[in-house]
Amino acid sequence: MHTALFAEHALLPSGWARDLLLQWDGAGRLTGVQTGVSAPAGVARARGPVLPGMPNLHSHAFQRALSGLTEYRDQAQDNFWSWRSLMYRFAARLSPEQLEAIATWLYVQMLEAGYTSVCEFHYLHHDTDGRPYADDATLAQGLLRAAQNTGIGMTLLPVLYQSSGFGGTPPHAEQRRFILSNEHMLRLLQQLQPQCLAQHARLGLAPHSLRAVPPDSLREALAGLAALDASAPVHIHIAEQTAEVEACLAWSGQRPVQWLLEHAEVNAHWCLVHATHMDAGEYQQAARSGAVAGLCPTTEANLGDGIFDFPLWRAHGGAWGVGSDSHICVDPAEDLLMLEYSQRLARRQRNVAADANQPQVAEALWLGALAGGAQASGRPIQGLAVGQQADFVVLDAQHVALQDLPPSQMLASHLFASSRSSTVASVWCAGRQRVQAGRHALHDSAARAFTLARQQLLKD
Ligand code: NGQ
Ligand code: ZN
Repeated sequence: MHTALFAEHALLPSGWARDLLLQWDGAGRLTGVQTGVSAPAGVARARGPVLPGMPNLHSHAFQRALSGLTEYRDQAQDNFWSWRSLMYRFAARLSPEQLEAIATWLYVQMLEAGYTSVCEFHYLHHDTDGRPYADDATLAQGLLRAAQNTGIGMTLLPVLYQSSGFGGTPPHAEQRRFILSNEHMLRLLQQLQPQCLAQHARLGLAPHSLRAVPPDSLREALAGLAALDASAPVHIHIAEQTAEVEACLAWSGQRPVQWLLEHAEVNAHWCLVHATHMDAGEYQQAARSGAVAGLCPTTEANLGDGIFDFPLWRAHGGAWGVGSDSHICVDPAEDLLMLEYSQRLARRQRNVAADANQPQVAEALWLGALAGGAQASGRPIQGLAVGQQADFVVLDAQHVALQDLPPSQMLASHLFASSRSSTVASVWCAGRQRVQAGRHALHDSAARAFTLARQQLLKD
């Protein structure tokens, strides 16, 4: 087994460095990041520039099997909510075996594209009729196994879902698989904790949204989580749609982010997923809370959410990362591209994510998303530095899109001018090579199991 790699170029938190020796221990933690060394004999040599592996901060694994299948007109004006109805119909049928097959293929795709860890915002808890499985963790176990078998790092976020709208309105029948009481949730977390520890997964909690969790319940669940693990990640969907903002205003007189900041101790352990619709005060206060903005640019585009004000968030020093969410696209390069392009289109400017300190857009995007993604994951995956996990992506310097370019331009070409994933040569997680020559070892078998599961799901 390898425990070292030599690279001509690697992207460190401080920028590009030359002639590096990366070394790690048996647990997959980096023990050495030396620069300016000559290639030692007997040490493997990277085929191109080395990037820190990207954390994916928001995933609903099961939705991968639905991606591409809702791109037709279903009513006079399709929107987020009509998509959600189709998604609910799909979610209602899923079996534990199907979920595991879908997640396994999804994680293979993530790894092949350069995501080395994933935050699973997991809300399918019960059987198709809404009754608890004999083992409450049945579906969660499938996700943990999929992570274990593919080698991707995981932050598991069981979702609290109790109401269909603000003010504690009762859940709808289509939401029956999601519903857990606080007590039940805390039992589930306690049950999952040892297994997560054993496979170096982090366990957190995801109140689904302010629509789905009434105030008292939110307070109580957060206290229960804190008793279990005071620094556990907390993720919540918030202000993704203007209808949610309006409903929150009607209910409380406050906008969702404003309400949350006033009623919960939002801090650096939090990830505010989407946070698309904030006013100027919310941008400022949410950024200053230390929470990560969980941006999901291709899903937000696909669902017609709106455009996050990225420069304003950055002006307040806000942390941010990217997630593939509904998995309409599974590629960090493509989500970063979408993020930058949405800003260019809205502002009629170029190179929006760059600034005076970091004029290279692709570098600003990759390092920014890495820092926030790692923070939201609650795992030691902050990039190529001693003590962090050896999670990295090697690009193929011989690829036509990259050949003979300096490393900055290789990364820029990977994001902006290639077919993105095609330039990934190999991917390593916790010091183990999981993707070789662009392929995961499970690529073929996982793809077959996925298509079979999808076929079954679409049949009945
Ligand atoms: C979800 N997805 O939980 O899968 C949500 C839709 C909702 C996104 N927000 C459901 N992208 O927000 O009610
Ligand atoms: Zn989501």
